[in-house]
Amino acid sequence: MSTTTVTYLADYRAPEFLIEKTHLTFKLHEGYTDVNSQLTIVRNPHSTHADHLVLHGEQLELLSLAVDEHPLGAGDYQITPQNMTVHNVPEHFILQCKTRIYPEKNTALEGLYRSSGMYCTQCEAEGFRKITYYLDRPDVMSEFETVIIAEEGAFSTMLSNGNCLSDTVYAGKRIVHWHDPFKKPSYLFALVAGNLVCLEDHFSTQSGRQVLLQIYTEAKDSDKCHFAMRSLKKAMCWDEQTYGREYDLDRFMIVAVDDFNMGAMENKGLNIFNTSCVLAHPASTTDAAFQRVERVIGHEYFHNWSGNRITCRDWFQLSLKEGLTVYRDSEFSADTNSRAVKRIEDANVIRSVQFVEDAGPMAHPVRPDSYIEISNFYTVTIYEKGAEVVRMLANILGPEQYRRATDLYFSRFDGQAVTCDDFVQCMEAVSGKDLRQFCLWYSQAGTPQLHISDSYDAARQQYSLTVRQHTPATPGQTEKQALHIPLKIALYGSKGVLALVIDGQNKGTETVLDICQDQQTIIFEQVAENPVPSLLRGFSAPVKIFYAYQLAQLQQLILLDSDGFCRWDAMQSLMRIVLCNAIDGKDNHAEQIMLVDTLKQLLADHASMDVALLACMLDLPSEQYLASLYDKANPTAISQARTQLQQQLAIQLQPELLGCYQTLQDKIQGLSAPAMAARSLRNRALAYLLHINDARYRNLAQLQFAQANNMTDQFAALRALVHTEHAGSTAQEALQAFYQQWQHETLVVNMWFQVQVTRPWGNVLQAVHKLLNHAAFDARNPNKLRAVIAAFTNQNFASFHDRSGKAYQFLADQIADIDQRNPQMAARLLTPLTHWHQFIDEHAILMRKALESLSQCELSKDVYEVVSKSLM
Ligand code: 0A1
Ligand code: ZN
Repeated sequence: MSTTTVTYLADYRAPEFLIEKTHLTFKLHEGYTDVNSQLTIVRNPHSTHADHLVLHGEQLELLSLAVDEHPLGAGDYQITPQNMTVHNVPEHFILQCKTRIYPEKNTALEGLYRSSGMYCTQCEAEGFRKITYYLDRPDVMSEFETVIIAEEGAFSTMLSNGNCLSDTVYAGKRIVHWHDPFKKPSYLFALVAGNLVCLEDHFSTQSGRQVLLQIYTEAKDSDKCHFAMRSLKKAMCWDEQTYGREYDLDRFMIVAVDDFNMGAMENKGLNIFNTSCVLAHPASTTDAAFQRVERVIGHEYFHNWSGNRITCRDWFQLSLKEGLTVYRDSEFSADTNSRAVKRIEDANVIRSVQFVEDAGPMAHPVRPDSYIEISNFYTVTIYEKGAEVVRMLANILGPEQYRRATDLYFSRFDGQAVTCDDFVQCMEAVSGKDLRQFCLWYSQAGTPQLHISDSYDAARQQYSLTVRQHTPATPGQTEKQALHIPLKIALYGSKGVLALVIDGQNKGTETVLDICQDQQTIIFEQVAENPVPSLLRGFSAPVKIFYAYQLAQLQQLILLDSDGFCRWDAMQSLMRIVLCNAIDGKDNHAEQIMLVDTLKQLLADHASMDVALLACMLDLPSEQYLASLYDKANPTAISQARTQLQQQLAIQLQPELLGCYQTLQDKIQGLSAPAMAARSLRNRALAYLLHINDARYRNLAQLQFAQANNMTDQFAALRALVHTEHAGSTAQEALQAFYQQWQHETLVVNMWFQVQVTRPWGNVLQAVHKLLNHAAFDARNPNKLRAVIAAFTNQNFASFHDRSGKAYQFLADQIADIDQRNPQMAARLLTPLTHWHQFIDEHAILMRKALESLSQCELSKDVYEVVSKSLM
């Protein structure tokens, strides 16, 4: 790393020049690609009057350069590793530039690269500058025309954004010409060339236009696109109904690629997907993966309006498109599957991952104010916390006003690059509400903590809740202001939910308290008995709640609360109390009896319950979440407490778990929501039962493994076997059989890697080393890195935090190596080490040592930013 430049939001300036038209010609050759660009450039009338043009460009070989057909010589321009400056340009001109690039050598998977023989691009955030010299910033929107030229017969498929104008053969070359009528920033550009097959369908929009839908894959995957196609049509329909948004081009294309740093990319009219987020088949795909495909298809499609038609002015506004689009995909999933379960999943990510990020060295606001490398800011804070911020706005406005506000947003800013403030202003304009305090959610990092206490006055029949808010300091932000926090609550009495009266006003049985001050007290009137408060219903804000529940109160909420999230949350609290007592070496007998008793009641009564919700309620709080509850966590104590509780629950709930497993047997066929719910509960029951050292349960798992007709059940059985220490050769045989059966399905082989490295017993690091040398492992493929390295370091708490510190050093060594090829991946994989501050010294010191060893290496900007911020 030669120099480190920090980019600041405060330094934002409008571009000096605009690019009206972008004409690109790609000549694809074996070994290199020549890119000819012809840019119609004008000076930005709203900007100052610079007389030289500064373009972005990295790792480009410049072949020639001309302004209005006049070739430029060495003195007319200047090139640095990041830029090209063209001196003394006119007001309005055409810049012609020829560059040579080497997609075959591009291992960073940014710009134009090759993935299993096919050419593809990834330009967000700043990859376009590795294709040609350009104003590679989202507020420069241009009309693109793209010509792709290759040897005749080399590729069956040659795609770019928009509509295909012509597809011809001339002098042994195939020439395909594309035009995208919608102006877009360069990060939405895409090109694909390969030998692919295509699944086609049509969608008729609400105004009656026919859209051609195409999903391109390698021939071997042609049978795995039907679910994605159904999901796409569902998403198109949902966006028309929910947001009034109609698709705008005549063609919508999706291409599946094997090597991809992220999940998928919303390029205009030509989405590029990681195969893991688009391919699905009941035999080889789990229910969870099916749901991921549906969600990601929705997400990328929804970007067509929230991101493409209206984009971000600068990358500090990334959450403008990502927060809104995640909120949209989350609602799409909630509408198509179980709303309660989706809310629980979202809350779980926020709590176990986002809260941890927000408490660590990489903490940043939903709208950050500086960065070294923007790729490091595709985070749970920008995406998931950003979505929670939009959700709070939607709830504050209510459905009708929210819809009017988004309509206004889409019409007011169509075709523009705007800011988070612009979005909030539409919410204000429609509702007349003052959202200035609310806007702190965009600028202030850190997780607000709500400390809640209550008192009951029987004589006055009054119940009061006192809420104190506090946000801990984060790097660079020591002073925090009070936020506007919508706290949705209900009160439960012995006979059920109570009517709420505040200031003489009847509020129904559920209300949102607007918490805006450091401390405030709310008084409920006409309360006939001391109630149990049901707090943060529906996870109404991304905050931490501290309220000292009695065990019996938690049990009441678990059994009776009408809010699915709160039932689950109360169960998590009960489990947390049991676990924390164990971790702290305290007696937890009474709590454990209460937990077992509650779970018994739920399981025995599973027929009358939302089965999917019950399945979630069986999960213990994650190790990451438990660690986040401590100033200095002891990872070994956390893992041990969790494993012990799993064993104890299995023993004490044996008949109920087995009963559940058996009675749900005939409800697990097919892909319907009830069948998926039944599978998820049954497989959790099975996993618990395998904590008992009893051959009967191992046989059960073995039988399920052998007889399953779907991947969810087969894989759950494999996992249960591999993850129990008692299974010995049975697990080994199942692993071998699984590999034999699925060795030709890359995505399934990745699951096979993952199940082994997440095993909660034995010397896993040794197993990891072995798998890194397995013939099916490929260190250049991001999915494989995720399946082995990320799965081990993020999902195997006990082994990653082994006292020797060997796993910490292993990760640092791997990152040093991966960083040479793929900086984005390397920086992402580093996350678990950045959490060193969460742990007791014994671990923190070793984690820092690993980070320090990394800081001695030659690092990319990406990894440098994470390492240096972590060691500050
Ligand atoms: N915008 C995409 C995700 C994405 C982001 C960055 C990438 O490269 C650095 C690639 C994809 C989405 O939200 O789906
Ligand atoms: Zn997105």
